Amino acid sequence: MGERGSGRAYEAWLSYSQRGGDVQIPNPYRQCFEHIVVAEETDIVHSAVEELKHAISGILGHMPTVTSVLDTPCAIVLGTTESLSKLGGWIQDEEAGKLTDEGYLMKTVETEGKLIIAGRSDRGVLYGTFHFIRRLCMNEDLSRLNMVENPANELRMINQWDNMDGSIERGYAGRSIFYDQNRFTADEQRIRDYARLLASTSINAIAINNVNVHERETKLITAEDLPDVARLAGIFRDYGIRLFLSINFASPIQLDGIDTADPLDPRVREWWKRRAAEIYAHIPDFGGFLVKADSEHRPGPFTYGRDHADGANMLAEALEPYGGLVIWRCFVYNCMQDWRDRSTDRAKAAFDHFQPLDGRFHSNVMLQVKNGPMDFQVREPVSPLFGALKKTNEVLELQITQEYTGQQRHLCYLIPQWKEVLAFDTYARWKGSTVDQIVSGKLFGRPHGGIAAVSNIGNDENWTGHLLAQANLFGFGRLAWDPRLSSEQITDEWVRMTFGEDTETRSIISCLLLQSWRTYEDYTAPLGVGWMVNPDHHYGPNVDGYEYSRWGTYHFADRDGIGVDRTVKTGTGYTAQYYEPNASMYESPESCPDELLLFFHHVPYTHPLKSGKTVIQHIYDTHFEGAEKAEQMISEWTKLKGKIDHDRFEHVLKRLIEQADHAKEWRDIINAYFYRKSGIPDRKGRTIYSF
Ligand code: GCV
Repeated sequence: MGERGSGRAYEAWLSYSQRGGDVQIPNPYRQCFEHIVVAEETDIVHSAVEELKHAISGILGHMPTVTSVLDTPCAIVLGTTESLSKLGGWIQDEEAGKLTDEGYLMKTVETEGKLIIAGRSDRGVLYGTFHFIRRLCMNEDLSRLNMVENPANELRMINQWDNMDGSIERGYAGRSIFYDQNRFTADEQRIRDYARLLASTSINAIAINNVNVHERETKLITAEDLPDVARLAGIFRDYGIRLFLSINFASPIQLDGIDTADPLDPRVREWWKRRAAEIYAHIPDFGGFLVKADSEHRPGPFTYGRDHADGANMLAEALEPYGGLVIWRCFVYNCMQDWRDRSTDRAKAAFDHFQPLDGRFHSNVMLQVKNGPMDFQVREPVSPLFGALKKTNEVLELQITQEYTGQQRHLCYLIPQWKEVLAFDTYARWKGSTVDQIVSGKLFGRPHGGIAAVSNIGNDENWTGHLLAQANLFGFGRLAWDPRLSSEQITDEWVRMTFGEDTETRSIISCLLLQSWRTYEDYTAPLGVGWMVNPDHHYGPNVDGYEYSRWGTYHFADRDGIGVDRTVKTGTGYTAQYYEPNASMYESPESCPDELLLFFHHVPYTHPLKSGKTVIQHIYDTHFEGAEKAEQMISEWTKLKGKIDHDRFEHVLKRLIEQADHAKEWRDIINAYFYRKSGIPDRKGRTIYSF
C-alpha cells in the first residue's frame, strides 16, 4: 500500500490508527484478528487483504499474519463463495445463491472461531471487507455476524470534471489529482488513495475527464495518451473500479480531419469502431464513454439533423463487442434561449428531447439524467424524465461538488436532499414507482441502471476543500449501494469513522450536518425558485444574475409577485410532463408543496403559504433564521475545542465563520431586494439593509 498522506484530514474516514482507544473487540473474537486466511488471491482480493491488515494494525496495534492455510484456528477468512464452499465448506449453496455479482456475506462460525467474509466475486470480497472494517470501527457485535448484502445499483459511478491543464470545472478543493499542465500527474499514490476511498463506499466506475471535452482531452482516446490512461485504469482496477472517458462527439473531425461527425455516415461509424478497438487493446475492461452532446456549445448529432438516439447508438455499436457502455447525458437545452419568451422553458428541454426517443436506444446505452430539470439547485422538483423512459436504461446524476450549494466554503450536507430525490414517487407504473426503483432498472426490468455523481475532490490535503464535505462523497457511495439507508445512518457511520466514538462529538457533528442543507436553503434562493447567484462562477448572492444574456432572470420577480408559471393552464405547460397525481399536485398553487411553489407558480407576495405565512414574510423569516442558524453552527462547533485535533478543529471553524458572514450577506441582499420590489415591510420590524 506504499506511503500515504499521514494527516487525519487526508486519511478521511479510513484513519484507523486514530481509533486505537475506542474500538473494543471482546474475546474470544479478538484472537481472530491475529490471522487472515485468504482462499485465493486476485489483485482485488489483495487490495482487500492489505486494507484489513492496515485497519487491524492501526486499530489493534499488531500486524496480522496472512496465510492460505484454511484450517488455521481463529482467523478472519476472505474469499469468494465458490472457493469457500469448495475448500472450507463454510458456505452453503443456499447462502451463496442469495448473492448477486458484487454482493457479499459475512458470518461467524462459532465452533471454529472464524469470521467469514465471502463475496460472489472478488469485488464482493473487497466491499465485504470494507463493510467489516466499518462495523469494527462502529463497535458492532462481531459474535453473531450474519448478513447478506447486494448492491441496489449495478453502476455506482463518479464523474470527474477534471481538465488536463490541471483545472477542475466547478472544483473547489484545489487542482486535479490526475493532470497538470496538459500531462498526467506523476503522483500515482494519490490516485491509488482516491481509488481506495471510493472503493470503501462501493464505487465501481469513474470517468476521469470533464464532460466538456476540450481540444487537449479529445486526444485521450488516441495512441498518444492511451498508455497513460491504461496506467490509471490499472490503479482503479485493483479496487474494482472500471474506467470511462468523456468523449468529444466531433472527435473524427478534430483528430483525423474527417469532414463530418455525422453519426449515420459510414466513415464516421467505422472511425469510432477503430477507436474502440484501439482503446480495448490498451484497456480490456474499459468501461465506455460518457457523452455531453448538443449542450452548452458542445458538438452533437443535431448539427447533422440527427437525433440523440442516432448519436448514442453509433457509439454503442462500436463498444458493444467489448461489453462497453455509452452513458449519454440528457442535460441538453438551448442555453441561448430568450427567457422573456414564455413559450420556451429550459425545465422542459430534457423531457422534450429524450422522451420521444424511448425504445430507440441500444441496450448498452444508458441515459444519464440530472436529479432536477434545471441544474443542481438547492431545491428543484425531481426531473420528470424519471419514469418517462420505460424502454431505456437510466442513470441518476447527482452533484457532489457544491456548485450551487456553497462551493465547499459553506457546509451543505446533501444526503438528505438525495434521499428525497430517490424516494420521490413518480407513479410511472403504480404507487411506489420511486426514483430509486427506476434507476436501479428494477421497475421496468432494464438490463442496466445506476447512479452517478460529479466528484468534489481535488488535490487539497483534505481532498474536499471543506473537511466536512468529505461526508458528501462518503454518503454518495453508501446511497448508491443502498438507497434505503437513512440519512441518519449514513451520517452516523461517517462521523464515527472520521471522528471516533465520543458521544458529544458525534451528536454535535451529526446535527450540524443534518441541518445544514435546510439552513443553506433558508438564507439563499427561496421556495424552489433557484439561482440568485452570480453568473459564471455561481458563488454568492446576485438576485437578478442570469447566465447567458443581459435580459433574463430566473425568477420573474416584479413589483406584484415572483415565480415561474409552469402550469398547463396559464404557463409553460411543464407540469404536464409528470404523471398523475403529481401533475395535478404541481398544477395548482393550493396543492403544490410550499418548498417548490415558486418553481411552478408566479404568485403575489401576499400569497398565503400552507405554513400560514405570506410569501414575502416567509422570505424575510427564513433569511433571518438561516443567517442565525449559520451563526449558531459556530458556537456548536466551538464546543468541540479540545475534543478533536487542533488542525481539523481550526480548519472547520474558519470555514464556519466565513459561512456565517456570507449568510448575512445573502440575507441582506435578498431581503433588501424583495422589500424594494414589493414595498411590503417585515411584520416583525427587523432591520432590512438597503444597498
Ligand atoms: C460541465 C452546469 C455547469 C457547467 C457544467 C454543466 C454540465 O451548466 O455550470 O459547468 O459543465 O452544468 O452539467 O454539463
